[in-house]
Amino acid sequence: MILGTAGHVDHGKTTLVRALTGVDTDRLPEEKRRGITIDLGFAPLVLDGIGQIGVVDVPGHDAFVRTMLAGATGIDLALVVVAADAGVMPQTREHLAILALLGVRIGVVAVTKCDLVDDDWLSLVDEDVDATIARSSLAGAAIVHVSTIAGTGLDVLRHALAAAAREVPVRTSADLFRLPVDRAFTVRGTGTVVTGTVWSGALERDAIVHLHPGDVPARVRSLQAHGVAVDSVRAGDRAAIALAGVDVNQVGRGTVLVQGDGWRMSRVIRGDVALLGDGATTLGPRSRVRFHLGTTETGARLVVRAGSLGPGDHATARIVLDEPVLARAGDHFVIRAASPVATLGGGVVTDPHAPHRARPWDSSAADAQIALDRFARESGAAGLAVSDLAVRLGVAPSRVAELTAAVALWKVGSRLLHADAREKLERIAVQELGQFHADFPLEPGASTQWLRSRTGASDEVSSAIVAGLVSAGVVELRQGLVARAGFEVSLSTGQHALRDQILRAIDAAGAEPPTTEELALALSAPVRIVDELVRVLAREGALVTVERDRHYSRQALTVLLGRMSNAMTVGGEYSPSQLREILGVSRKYLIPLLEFCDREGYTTRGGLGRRFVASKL
Ligand SMILES: Nc1nc2c(ncn2[C@@H]2O[C@H](COP(=O)(O)OP(=O)(O)OP(=O)(O)O)[C@@H](O)[C@H]2O)c(=O)[nH]1
Ligand SMILES: [Mg+2]
Repeated sequence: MILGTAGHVDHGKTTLVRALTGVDTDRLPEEKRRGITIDLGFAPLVLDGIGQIGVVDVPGHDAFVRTMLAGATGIDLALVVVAADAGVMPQTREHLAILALLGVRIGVVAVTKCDLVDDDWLSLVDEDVDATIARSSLAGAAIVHVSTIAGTGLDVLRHALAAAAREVPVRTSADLFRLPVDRAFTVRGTGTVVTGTVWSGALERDAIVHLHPGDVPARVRSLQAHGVAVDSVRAGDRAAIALAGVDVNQVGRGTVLVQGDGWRMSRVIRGDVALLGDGATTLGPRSRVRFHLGTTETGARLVVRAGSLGPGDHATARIVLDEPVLARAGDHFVIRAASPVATLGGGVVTDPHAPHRARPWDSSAADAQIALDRFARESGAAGLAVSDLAVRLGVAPSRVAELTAAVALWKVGSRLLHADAREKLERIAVQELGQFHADFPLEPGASTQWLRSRTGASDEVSSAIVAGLVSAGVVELRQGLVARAGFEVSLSTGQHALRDQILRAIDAAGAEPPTTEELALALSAPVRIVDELVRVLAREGALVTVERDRHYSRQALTVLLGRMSNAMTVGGEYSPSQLREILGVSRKYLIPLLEFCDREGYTTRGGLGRRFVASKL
């Protein structure tokens, strides 16, 4: 469990953390010199009945709100600090707004430096703090008076923190592992070490993690949780991870460590956004903002349906990022203005892998079932990869099957298609086949590849569509060709006559038959029709295709094969010129004919010539 501090600069956050934990988290020389916190500080805190939790101490200075954001992300409870001599100040409000945007609902308020004010002043500050907290996401939080100088209120504060910690829901570790890195450094003898709060899942020593950006694999050499060496870390732990095979320059704040399928950087995401109610800014169409998610920060453009977004407005948005981010559905993000710097609002990711041209959703897709239905519809014939869904829906992998069943998706191999997409593909397939039969009435059916190209579906999906239509009795598969059920090739009287003429002409030509084009010329018929009828005859078995565009009559071929079997002795090898003698055909016909015989297994090729395979006849 992680506790994060929050509050205006100089209000006593770091001093209070030191009083509670004994650790001075301001470790940088510059922090010492200026007396302010610049970077995140970390300390372990032991609470009665809870055990050890991690504390992230954040800076309060307005120049370091982005650092505060990186520290506050992933915390379970907040310790909001307000100095009694100053009261509620701008970053008190901004930090409270950020906690709300990050979904932090549990916390304790410490009114510090109580030794500096009298009771009258303190009661005025109390009223202000009460009112401010009541309007925040921490409404109802305990408010405790403390003084680190006088040492008062610390026990009460510890009790209040323990009570708040008991409210924090237990996080499951049965989920995909993710840790946004907040620090990276080198430890002599250990190598590259990264630290961060485990957002989800668990990680064991020697496991392979992937670092984003870059999808760089690395082995977990050793692990610490809250400063103690351990074999595994889990959701809610402060972890230090030593990585083998990674240079410290490859990692830093903003790097994310993950395990499991479906993690993908994306430049376009969709989310539900809201602007803070007390801000004065209205965001116009395609406004530029700073986008903060986890410890990552980048520029972004926000596109909402209504065009612009005013204070207090909620909307569904498409967010186009300057740099791709690694997000998961359900992630909270914060948006800030670049200049003047200010927190504007934030929201929740509803599609971490939005298609390039994705429009904002019509309405919220924060519900995983609604989101799945929309993802599947949008993916059309391509469908969704099952392995992407735990990330894209923001649910544990164990819940994916239950959700896909609830949305009634059609499973094809490793992909899921929406029922509408299936219906559409079936409709296209049947329509296209109908058109095929109309265009080629003498063809018994279309090839499956042809049908696939018409539907635009993958091989896997196209085959499944055909199989579905076959079992529904709508189409038939014949010798690898697809046809509408009941379709038969039928020849008109004219076609019948032409067919017979073709057969006679080829038969008459014997060992040296004409090509399709020569036939068409001789019979004064269109090449296409002659070609189709030749293929009808080939399917019927009356003609045999010896080479493309040249067909022999079955009879002529039988005669030729008979000549070979009569003249060729078993085991003897015959050269092409000997075979020309035997067959009595000119060279132009001989080679294609011999190649046909090789293909069909009537002959085999040896070193000196061809042998006759008697068993084939
Ligand atoms: N009198 C008095 N001074 C305090 C108390 N707590 C903190 N201070 C002083 O207030 C100053 C600021 O304290 P910090 O703890 O550094 O404040 P901070 O909130 O961490 O400041 P940033 O991290 O820079 O935002 C220091 O000089 C502290 O000694 C207190 O209870 N009483
Ligand atoms: Mg500090």
